[in-house]
Amino acid sequence: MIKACIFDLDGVIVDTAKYHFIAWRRLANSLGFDFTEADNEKLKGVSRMESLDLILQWGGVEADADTRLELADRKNNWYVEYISAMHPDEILPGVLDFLAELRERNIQIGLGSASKNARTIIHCLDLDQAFECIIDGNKHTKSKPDPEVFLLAAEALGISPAQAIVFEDAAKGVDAALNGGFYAVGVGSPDVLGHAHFVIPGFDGLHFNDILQGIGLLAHE
Ligand code: B16
Ligand code: MG
Repeated sequence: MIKACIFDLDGVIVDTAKYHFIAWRRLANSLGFDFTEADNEKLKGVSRMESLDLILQWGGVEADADTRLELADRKNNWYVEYISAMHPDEILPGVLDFLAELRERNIQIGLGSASKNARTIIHCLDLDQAFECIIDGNKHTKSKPDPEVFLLAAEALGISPAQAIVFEDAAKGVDAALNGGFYAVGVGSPDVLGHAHFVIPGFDGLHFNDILQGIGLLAHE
C-alpha cells in the first residue's frame, strides 16, 4: 500500500532548469565559450559541482579546486538572483491540485532534491507548508543515481521505500528511485525516462488513481 509520494523539485514542481541554464551560460560566456540548451539537459538532477566540472570540460577549461569553488559561487549568486524573483504562478500545471488530492487521501508528501537552494525556491512558490519533509542538497552528500536523498526522505516520513512513489524528471533521478527500491514515476518523455515504472508528461488533469493504475497497483477497469 502506498503511504507517501516523494517529489523531486527542479523539473517536477517547477521549471528551474531555464534559470540554471541562463546562469551557467553566463558563467561559460564569461570564460569565453558557449553551450547549448541540449547540453543543459545533461545537467538535470546533477549536483552543482558536478555540473560545473561537466561545463568546464565542454569548454576545455582547466581550473584548480579554489577557482572551481569561486566559479560555482559566482554562478550560484546569479541563479539565486533569478529564482528569488519567482512566484507561485510558476508552479507547473496540475501540481497544486495533485498535492491537494494526496492530502485528502492522507498520502504523505516529501521533497527530495539535489538543490541546495530548494528551501528558497519552495518559499518563493509559497509551498512552505506543502511538504512533511524536505531533503535537499544540504542534507545529503551522495548524488543521484545514489538513492540517499530518497532514502532519507522515506526515513523522515517513517515509511519504507516500497510504500512510496518517487516523481522525477531526470534519468539519474529515476535510477536513484529504482536503486532505493521505490516506485518511480518519470515526469517528461518516455524516451529519456522509459526505465521508470510509469511516465507522465506532467500533472495537468492527473489523479492519484491514474498513477496507481500506471504503476500496476490498481486493476484496469
Ligand atoms: P543547486 P533537482 C537539481 O535539482 C537540478 O536539477 C540540477 O540542475 C542542479 O544542478 C542541482 O539541483 C543542484 O542545484 O545548484 O541549486 O544546489 O532536480 O534534484 O530538484
Ligand atoms: Mg529534477
